Amino acid sequence: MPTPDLHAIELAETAAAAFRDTFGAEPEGLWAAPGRVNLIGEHTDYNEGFVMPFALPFYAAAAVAKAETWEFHSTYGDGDTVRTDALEGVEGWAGYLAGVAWALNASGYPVGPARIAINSDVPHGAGLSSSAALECAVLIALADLYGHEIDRAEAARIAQKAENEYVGAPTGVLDQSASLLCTEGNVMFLDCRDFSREQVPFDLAAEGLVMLVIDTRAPHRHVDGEYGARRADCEEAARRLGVPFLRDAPRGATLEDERLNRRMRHILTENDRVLETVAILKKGNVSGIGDLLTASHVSLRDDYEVSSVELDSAVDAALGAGALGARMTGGGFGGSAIALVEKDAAPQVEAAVIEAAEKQGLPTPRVFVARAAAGAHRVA
Ligand code: GAF
Repeated sequence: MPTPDLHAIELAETAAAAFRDTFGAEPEGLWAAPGRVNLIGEHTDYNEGFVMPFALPFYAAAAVAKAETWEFHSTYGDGDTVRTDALEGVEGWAGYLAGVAWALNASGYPVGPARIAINSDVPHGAGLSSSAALECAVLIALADLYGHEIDRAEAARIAQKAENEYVGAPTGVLDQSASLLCTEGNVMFLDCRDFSREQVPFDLAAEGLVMLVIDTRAPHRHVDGEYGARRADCEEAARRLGVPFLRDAPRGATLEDERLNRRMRHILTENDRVLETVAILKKGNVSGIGDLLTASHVSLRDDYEVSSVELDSAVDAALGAGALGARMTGGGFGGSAIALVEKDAAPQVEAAVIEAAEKQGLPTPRVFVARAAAGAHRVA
C-alpha cells in the first residue's frame, strides 16, 4: 500500500467525523482518490488514443462501512444525506456513488449496501475530475470492503461504466484512469486502447519550473450536448474511413466533410503530440514541451472547437506574460487551463491572467501551482 498522502488523511478524517455524526457509528475504513490535470492528449481517450494525466493533490475521501441499506452522506455545502434500498434512479451527487455500486454489481463484483460519507476538495465544475474522484474513492472502498481484488485498469472501466450508463455522461476513460493509476511525482503516459502505460518522471522543480492551473471559474459540464457531439463526429469520421477508431486513421487521410476532417486532424495530431511529449520528457527536458502544449490548445480551439472565451483568454494572457506553453485541460467549454512557467515568472503570469479576465468582464480566475500527487489509495 503506498504511503497515504497527508492531505488525503486530513480530508478522510473529516469524512470519518461526518460519518460518525450522521450514522452514529464508526466507519470500517477510509479511502481517497484524487482529481487530475491532463498534461496533453485531449479528447483522444474515446478514440482509443494516448493521454498523459497526473493526479492533483485534491482528493475525494470516503468513510465507509457495510450496512443494511444504502446511506450516502456528503459534507458538501450544509451536508446532505440520501437513503435508499434500491440502487436505481439515484440523482445528483449521490448518483455517482450509487452508480459505482451499480456498475460493480453489473460487472460481476457484488457489493451489498453500505453507509458512505464523502468529503472532497476537488474543485467542483473546474474540469479537474471531481466526479471521477468521487467514483474512484467509492469504488476502491466498496471493492475492499466486499473482498474484491480488482485490477486498477478494470476498475477504471467500471467507474467509467457508472458515469456513462448510470449518470448518463458519455465520457471516455481518462479521468477514472488518472485517479486510479497515477503515481506521485510522475505523469502517466497511457494508451487508452490496451491500458499499457508508463509513469514518466515529471520533475518541474529540477528545471526551476512550475505548472500553474488556472480555474477560469466558467463551469464545465459533460452532460451537455457538445461533448457527445464531438464524440459522435469522431465515430462518424471513423465509420467513413472504415476504421474502428480515429486512432487507426491512415496517415494523410482526408474526409470530404470539412468539419469531420478538422475533428480527425485534431485527434491525429494530438496523438502525435503526446508521443513527442513523452520523448522530450524522457530526455529530462520539461521546458522543451511548452510549444507542444500551446499547439494542443490551438488544435482544440480551432479544429476541435471545445475551447471557450475564458480558456482562450487565460492561455493567451499566460503566453503573453512569458509562459513556456499553455493549454486548456480536460473536456473544455469552460473549466481549467494549465501554463508551464519559470518559477520566477509565476506571479506575473498569474497577474496577467487575472487582469485579462477582468478586462473582458469574465469571472476572476483562481490560479494555483500543481504538483503530481498520489493516485487513489486506502488511507486507514
Ligand atoms: C473529459 C472526459 F471525462 C474525459 O473522458 C476526456 O474525454 C476529456 O474530457 C477530454 O480529454 O474530462
